Amino acid sequence: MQKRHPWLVGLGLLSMVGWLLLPAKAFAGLSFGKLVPNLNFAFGNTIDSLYSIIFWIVTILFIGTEGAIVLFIILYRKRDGHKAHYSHGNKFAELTWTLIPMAILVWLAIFQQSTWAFIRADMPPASESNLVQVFAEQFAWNFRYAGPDGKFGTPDDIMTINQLHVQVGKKTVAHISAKDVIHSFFIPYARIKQDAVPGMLNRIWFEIDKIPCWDLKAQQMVFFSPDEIKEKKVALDGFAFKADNVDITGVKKYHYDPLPDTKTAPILYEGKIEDRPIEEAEYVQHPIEIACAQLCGLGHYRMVGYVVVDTPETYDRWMQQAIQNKLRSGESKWTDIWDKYYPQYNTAE
Ligand SMILES: [Cu+2]
Repeated sequence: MQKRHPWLVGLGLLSMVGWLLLPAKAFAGLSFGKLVPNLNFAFGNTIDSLYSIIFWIVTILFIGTEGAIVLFIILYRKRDGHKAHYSHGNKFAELTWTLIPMAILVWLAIFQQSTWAFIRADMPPASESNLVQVFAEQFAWNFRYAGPDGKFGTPDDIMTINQLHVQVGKKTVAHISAKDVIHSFFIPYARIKQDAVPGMLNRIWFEIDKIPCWDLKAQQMVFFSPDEIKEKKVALDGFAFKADNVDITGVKKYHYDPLPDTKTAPILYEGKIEDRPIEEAEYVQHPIEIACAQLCGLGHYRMVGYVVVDTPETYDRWMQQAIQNKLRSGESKWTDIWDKYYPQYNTAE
C-alpha cells in the first residue's frame, strides 16, 4: 500500500490560499477592489451598478466552486476501507451547471438592454456635442478636431498626439478607427471602452461633469464641479508632474513642482484666466488617463494618452492656441491614410 502524506496535502492547500492572498497584498496600497471615481455623469453610474452586480455574481460562484473543490478534496481523500467509485457523468448535475449560468446570462442580457440602447443606439446630435476623431496606432493615440470650418480633412484641422481635450458638461462624440492592428479606446474615469479596428468606424460618446485637478497642498487628485472650480485658483501651466521614490510596496506617489525660474502662471479663477504669481496657485489642472485595452504589440504598455477636462474658458483658450500655432501633430497619418483610404469617415454622421 502507498504511503500517505497528509502534510503534502496540507502544503498544497496552503499554497492555494497563498496564491489567492498574494495579489490582494500586492494591490492593498491601490485600494484593492475599488474603481477610480466615475466622472461620466451621463451613464457611468449605470455601468458601475452593472459592474458590481456581475462582480458579486462571479464572486459568489468563485467562492462556491473553489469551496466545493476543497470540500471534495477532503471528503474523498484516500482512506482505508474506502474504494474509489468511477463516475461516468450525471445528467442532472450537467444540466444544472449548464442551465444556471445560461439563466444568469439571459437575465443579464435583458436587464442591461436599456443601458446598451441609451449608450449605443443614437449618438448625441452635433448641436449638443463636440466631435473628435480618434486614430489609434502602435503605440499612440492620434486625435483630430475639425477646426474653425467644422469640417474634417481640411487644412484648418487641429491634430494632437496622446492629448484629448473635452469640455466639462458637454457631450463628446468620438469617431474611432485604427491604422494597424486592433486597439481599444479605454477611459476608466469615463467608464467607456471601445475597440479601434482597422478599416472600420466605431462611435462612442460620454459626458464628464467634474474637472480633475491636483491639490498642491495635499498632493493628491481632487474633482470639482463647474460651480466649485470658480472659487479655486487652478494653474493651467507652470508645473511639472513628478513621481516620488517608489517604496517597498511598489505603490508610486506623485507630486507637482513649479517649473524652475517660473514667476507667473496662467491661473483660472472666478471664470477668468490671468497670469498670476505662481505661489497663488492652489491646484493644477490634472489630466486623466486613456489606456489601450487590447494587447496590441510589444509597446502596448506605453500606449497611454491623456484627457484634459476643460471648463468653457480653458477649452476656448486651448482651441485658440491650437489654431494660432497650427497644431498638426502627426498630420501625415491623417492625410496619407485616414483621408486617402477612409474619406467617407470624415462625413459619416
Ligand atoms: Cu493599442
